[in-house]
Amino acid sequence: MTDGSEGLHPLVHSLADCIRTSWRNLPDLQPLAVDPELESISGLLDGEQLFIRNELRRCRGLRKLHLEIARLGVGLQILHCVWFPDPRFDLPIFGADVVAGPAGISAAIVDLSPVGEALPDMLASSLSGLNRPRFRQERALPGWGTIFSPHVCFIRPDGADEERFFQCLVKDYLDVLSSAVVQAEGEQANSLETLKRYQGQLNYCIQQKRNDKTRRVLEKAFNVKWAERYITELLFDEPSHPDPSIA
Ligand code: BLA
Repeated sequence: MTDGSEGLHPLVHSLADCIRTSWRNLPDLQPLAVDPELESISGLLDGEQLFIRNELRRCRGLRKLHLEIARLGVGLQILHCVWFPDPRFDLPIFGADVVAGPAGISAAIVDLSPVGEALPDMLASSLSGLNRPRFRQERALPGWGTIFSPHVCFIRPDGADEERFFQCLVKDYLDVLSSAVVQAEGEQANSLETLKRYQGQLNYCIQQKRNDKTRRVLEKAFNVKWAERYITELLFDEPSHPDPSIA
């Protein structure tokens, strides 16, 4: 038996470790149940090994921490990670996606994305204070990418040194968010601010679901129906309404 992690691209492997190390320090970290049918998937596609592994947690302040590692076709490897806040807390959404093909990493993106008009001031100034390397190949955001903050980093890493710089940047973003999580105080479930943040998170999920590249890869590896279910139930499930008396 193998756990499927053999032969992973070094950046995918080390970023996953970095993310797991980071969530270990969060307050009241707990496992989050996931449908076993969606948690771990192995198979063969055109003779290629295919797997998806999902790790889910939650903690005080974050309703869902999700790390996915996938190998989905000829030489294609994906690291997908989103930390979704509990809307009662004034916290942004952490997102990272790395796509490695046979020719190397084509896309590496990381952001702390606002669920309101803008990031909380403290977070914005912490991110501005980071030592962000100048990457040689910045990529243009797609149309649905209006959900990202001005601090989003979307690149094609040019060489092993830039892959390491990108990993350091992810670690920095996680450190900034983690200290905000530790400090954050939850507000009332029925407050206007909570409701606005809930709606902001819904919008993030709606926009992410417009990424045809993700959908196409999943449809090809599995099928249209399965891809739709995976995207709506696991990748970008909508948060439950913070005030059940209204929902
Ligand atoms: C792009 N995402 C992609 C691409 C693929 C996937 C194949 C194209 C690579 C490229 O343009 O070089 C595939 N990503 C997946 C799959 C999963 C995945 C199959 O996560 C999961 C099973 N995507 C996210 C998150 C972000 C994100 C959380 O899931 C950002 C925080 C961003 N992916 C993102 C962006 C692109 C992308 C911005 C480029 C889209 C474009 O250029 O049109």
